Amino acid sequence: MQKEEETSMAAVEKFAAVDPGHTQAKGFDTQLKDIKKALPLRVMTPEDWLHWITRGYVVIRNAVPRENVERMVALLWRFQEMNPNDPATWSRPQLRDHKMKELNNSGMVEIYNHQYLWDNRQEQRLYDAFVDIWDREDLWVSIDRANLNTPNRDARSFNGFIHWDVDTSVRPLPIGVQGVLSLVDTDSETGGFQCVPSLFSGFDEWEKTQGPDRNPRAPNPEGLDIVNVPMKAGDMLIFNSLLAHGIRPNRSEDRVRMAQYISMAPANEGDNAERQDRIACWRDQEPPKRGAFPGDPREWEKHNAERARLTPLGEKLLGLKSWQD
Ligand SMILES: O=C(O)CCC(=O)C(=O)O
Repeated sequence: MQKEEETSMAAVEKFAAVDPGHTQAKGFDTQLKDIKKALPLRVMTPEDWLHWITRGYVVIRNAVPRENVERMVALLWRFQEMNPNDPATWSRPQLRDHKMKELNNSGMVEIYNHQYLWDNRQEQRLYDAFVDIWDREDLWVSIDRANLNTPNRDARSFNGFIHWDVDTSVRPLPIGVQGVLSLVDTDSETGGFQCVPSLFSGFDEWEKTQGPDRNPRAPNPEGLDIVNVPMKAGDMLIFNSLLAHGIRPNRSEDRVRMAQYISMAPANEGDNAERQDRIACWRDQEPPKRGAFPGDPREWEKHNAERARLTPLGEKLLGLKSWQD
């Protein structure tokens, strides 16, 4: 392994305890790969389903309309104060460091509540994909950020990482998903999502080969079969939180990787405090108050955008309206 990679992996180990801020299911006790479907699949094919339960991830093609993608791309350039036609503007330092050290220089964009992000969250096809995953309709959407990763060299040096979003030492194992909506075409050069499907399917056997001090948030990447998943703009990749994954660095000359993170989990309507926190994020255009989200010191959204308008589906996905109504 190269020295730079070692450093990056050590960063994962040291800061693994930071809450990654991804939505976990509460009061849900069936592992997602073991769900016996009661609802018919809405957007996934039976092959997609098989891939999902055996490999730990699935790609939903054209999850949102083309125009949604195009306006998100333009928004992220503007938000980051970078000119898409002038790579000389692409090396701006991140405005705040990440507590999850492995994310430094990975291109995280601290935007959470703009209308265009909400438009994707409340897109029917994308929601239907999560209904397929959870086999239920009453879901809440994560209020999460975006990614604009310019080539990782010089001031933007970044060597990638592999981690889990959950602590894999606890039993029963945590249940959750995360999703990445790709806003550009990606390949092995531009980097983007990478994962270790063999470790998802063979986790129990693999764990037996590990010592008692293994890092429950990040496997030792040496010898692992790391898969880079190429995507097209508008494709949505959903992955099980038990899938070891991360970001592959952008080694292209002059292309960028762009994405929006969107996940859904069963609505936790019994927890009024959580519901109010979610509503406040949307209403006040704030990031969620979690360790993994440093937020934007400029408060760009408050100064440049209106509160996002929600559709009836969006109101339920936020928690503003109940799924019981
Ligand atoms: O950007 C990606 O593809 C993956 C991001 C990641 O590692 C995460 O959401 O935990």
